[in-house]
Amino acid sequence: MGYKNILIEIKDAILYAKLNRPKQLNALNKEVFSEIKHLFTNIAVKDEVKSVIITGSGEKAFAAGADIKEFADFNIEQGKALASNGQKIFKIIETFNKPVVAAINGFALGGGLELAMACHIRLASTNARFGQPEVSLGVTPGYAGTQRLTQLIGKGKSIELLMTGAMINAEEAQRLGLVNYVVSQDDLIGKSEKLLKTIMKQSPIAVAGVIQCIDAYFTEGVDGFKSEIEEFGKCFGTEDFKEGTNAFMNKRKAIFTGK
Ligand code: DAK
Repeated sequence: MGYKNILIEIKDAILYAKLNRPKQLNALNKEVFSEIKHLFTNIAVKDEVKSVIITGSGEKAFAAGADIKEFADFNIEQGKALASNGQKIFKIIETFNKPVVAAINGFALGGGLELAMACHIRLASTNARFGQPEVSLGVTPGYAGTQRLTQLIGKGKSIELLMTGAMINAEEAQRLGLVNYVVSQDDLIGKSEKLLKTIMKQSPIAVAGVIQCIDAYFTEGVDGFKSEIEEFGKCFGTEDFKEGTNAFMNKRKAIFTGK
C-alpha cells in the first residue's frame, strides 16, 4: 500500500510516520485513519522496526483534529461507526508492543490530541497547542478523548478542558502531565530519538510487558496486578532475562535479542 497522507521512513530501527496534509494542518480524514491502521498492522510489526515516532509535517500542526469537512453531514449511525472505527485504530497504537512516541510539533486538537494520547509517550515543541474543541462543533469527542485525557491529567482539569474546548500551551500541558517533555521544534525529533534509543536498549519483551500491564490497569474487567504476575513470570522463560541477569553479574552491558 502506498501512503498518500503519511510519509514513512525506517532509520536505525525507528519507524518515522509523518502525517502529511500540511495545507489542512494534518487533519485526520478517513484515508489517514486507514493508512495509520495499515502502518501499524503491516509496517510497524516488521522485525526491523523497534519503535515508532509519529509527527506532523510542517511547522504548524501535529494534527488539527478530525477532518471537519468530512463529517459535517453525517447521521447518528455514521457518527457512531466513525467513532468506533477510530477508537479501534487508536487502541492498536495504545496496545502496540513496541514503544510509540508522539512528537507534537504544533496544534494537537480534537482527533489530533486523541491520536497523541493513544501513543505511549508525548513530547512537544514549545509552539504546540492542545485542546479538545469538539463541543464548539456541537459534538463530544469521539476517539476516546474523554477517556484518555481524564486518565492522563485527572477529572478536574480534564472536564474543564473538554467542556470549554479551550486550548492550552506546551508548558501547561507538561505541568498537567499531558506531555513528558517540551523542547524547541529543532530538538523535537532528536529528543524523541534519544528517549527511544534508551528504551530500545532494554529487553523488548520486558518493555512490551510494561505496555500490556499499564493497559490492563485501565481495562475494565482485567486485573492489572494479575497481568503483572503473568508478564513477570513469562520473562523467566526468555533469553533476555538470562542475558540481563548474566550481564549484571559479569559487570557488562546486556545485549538483548527480544527472545
Ligand atoms: N479539518 C479540516 N480542515 C482543517 C482543520 C480540520 N480539523 N483544521 C484546519 N483546517 C484547514 C482550514 O480549513 C484551512 O484550510 P483552507 O481554508 O486554507 O482551505 C487550513 O487548514 C489552515 O487553517 P486556518 O487558516 O484555520 O489556520 P489558522 O492558523 O488561522 O488556525 C487553527 C489554526 C488550528 C486554530 C484552526 O485551523 C482551527 O480552529 N482548526 C479547527 C480545529 C478543530 O476544531 N479541530 C477539530 C476538532 S474536533 C466524530 C469523531 C471525531 C470527531 C468528530 C466527529 N464522529 C464520530 C462523527 C472529532 C472531531 C475533532 O477532531
